[in-house]
Amino acid sequence: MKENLVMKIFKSHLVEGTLEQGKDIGLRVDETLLQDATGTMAALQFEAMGIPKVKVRKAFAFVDHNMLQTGFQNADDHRFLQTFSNKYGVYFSKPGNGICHQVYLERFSKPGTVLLGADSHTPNAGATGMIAIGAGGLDVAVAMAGMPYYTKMPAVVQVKLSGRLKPWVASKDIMFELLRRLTVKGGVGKIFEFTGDGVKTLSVPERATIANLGAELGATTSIFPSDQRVQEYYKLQKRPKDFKPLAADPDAGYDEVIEIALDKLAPMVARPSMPDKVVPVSEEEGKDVRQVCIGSCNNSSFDDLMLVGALLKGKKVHPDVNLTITPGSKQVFEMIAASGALQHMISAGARILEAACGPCIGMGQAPPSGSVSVRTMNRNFLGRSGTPDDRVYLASPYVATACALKGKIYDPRKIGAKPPIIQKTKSFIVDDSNIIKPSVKSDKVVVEKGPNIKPLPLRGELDDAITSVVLIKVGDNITTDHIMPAGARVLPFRSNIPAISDFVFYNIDPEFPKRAKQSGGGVIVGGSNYGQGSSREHAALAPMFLGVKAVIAKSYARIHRSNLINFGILPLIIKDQDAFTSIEQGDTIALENIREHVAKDDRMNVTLKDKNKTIEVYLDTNARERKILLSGGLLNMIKQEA
Ligand code: MIC
Ligand code: SF4
Repeated sequence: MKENLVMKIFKSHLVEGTLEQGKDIGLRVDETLLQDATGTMAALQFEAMGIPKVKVRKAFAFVDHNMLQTGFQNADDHRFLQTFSNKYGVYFSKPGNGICHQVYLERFSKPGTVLLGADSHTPNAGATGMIAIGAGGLDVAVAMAGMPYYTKMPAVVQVKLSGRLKPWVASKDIMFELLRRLTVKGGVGKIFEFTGDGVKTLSVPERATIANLGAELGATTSIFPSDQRVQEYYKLQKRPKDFKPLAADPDAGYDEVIEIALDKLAPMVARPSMPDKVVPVSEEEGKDVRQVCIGSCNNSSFDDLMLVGALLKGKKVHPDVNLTITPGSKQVFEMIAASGALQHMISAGARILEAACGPCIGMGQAPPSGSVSVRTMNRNFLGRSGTPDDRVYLASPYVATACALKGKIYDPRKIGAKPPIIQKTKSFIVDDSNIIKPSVKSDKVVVEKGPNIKPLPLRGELDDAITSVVLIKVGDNITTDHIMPAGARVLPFRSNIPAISDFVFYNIDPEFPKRAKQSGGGVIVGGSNYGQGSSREHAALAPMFLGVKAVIAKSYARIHRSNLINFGILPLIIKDQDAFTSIEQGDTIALENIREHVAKDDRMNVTLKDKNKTIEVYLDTNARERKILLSGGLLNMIKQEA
């Protein structure tokens, strides 16, 4: 049988189930990734399992998100993660070493590996022929404990690339094209495998930009073959032995096929405030720009920043624009310094930030009210920048730099016939001294927990009956940034669920936490693709803490649905539009014999008490998910099984 690349890697890692689309499978996980914003909870969960050492080939923890240290909280979290890593066998990447996905790609990625990461952009590593999947922190903690990762076998979509990108068109535009065609929910339950002649025209960092942005389609992951370009990349990274060729068999079959002719693409942008609001940059030209941010795990590689440096050389940033540049890693930072590109940036008037997520997650650099900020990032959800009425455009480094120079949205093709040519680098600066190997004397290591690190909130088994109030009703494509905002004010409480729960739905309805506490909990009603975007399990954990028992939505994003189940919240599905319209905020609803319904996974009736009406909802779970829900969450289930 001819196999695609996804099948080959899944086959070699399958521990449960059969590889048929839609069937439940368990995969052996080779490596795991934590970052500081999701990792502290995952670390607490791992500790709660009472296992002395991680049981994966390699586990990593990176500090890159919560980098502002305006109080002790973030610094304490860093210390906790470092000592936790030291004790339990995790490689720890210090603050300043860079963004997890960029550093992992540079230093650790390996073709054929299965990586599970507590961050939705983990698929970035798919650029080197890996299966890299984002998940909630608890799923990653469980994988660190040596257990498989369970999911439904996704559909494998072949994305056939032909031709070559025209000058000023970036690899990001390939993904903009897919987002334009498929929307932010178009990738749910799918893996995108890139093939065709066009692939070899793309470097590893260009492929990483694409694989990374696949998260915005809601895809499980994206993957490229491991070919000569990967071999070149590993040579530059001084680890040629990590290369092995991997590709689909010729004429392998796929569940779906999409074709993209690279030479037909033009520079594009995603308009405020969703990554799928894609239009050609020419349509938005002339709008005043107040801020440009270059960086994030999407476009902060050495190649990206060399290009930005060359475009800025001898020029000045427009007087009305603040330009920030965030190198993706220490390696990138050192190399743009050594090559002189950094000097062009500074001289042009750019603000150089440390190698971290920074503006992407609202850790500083909120733009002025109501103004346009053009960013080379992957998400432009309203308010994510830290300014509630922001107007964030997503764009490639070409477009972003052109906007920084002109003070307006500007089509870079007007700059000249071709972008500057960047001299090829013969070798990269390799220095892993900021990656701390775990201790061999782990029993001597004391895990340090500052006062902001609060114990994990616990809950009991699933209730058999709920009479509760509808606390909020929201629309389609609600992101986890809406449910549990990030930013400099909220992120310091990622290890403190009681404190962070005061911010649930903060940007939509700041009264939500108070209302939830007063009603002793309740339910949330949402539209389709509820919980898209980030993997933060705080978007389930904090509502659980506030007493949320169930969500009733038209459909769910993959990671958030798992997170809800992992914390014992019922992800109920409502199909009927009239029924959906009839539920309103403030309604009292009742559900009975819940345990029996969950055990059988059959339809349930929700009674709208004040309206004398019943509506039908259902769960659509597998046996393992039902067990988790009945136990009141995954940790409870693991404890019971132990
Ligand atoms: C994001 O890009 O939204 C984040 C911040 O990296 C999140 C993780 C988090 O909320 O900590 C993600 O993508 O999963
Ligand atoms: Fe960090 Fe932004 Fe990448 Fe998330 S998307 S990992 S916040 S740089």
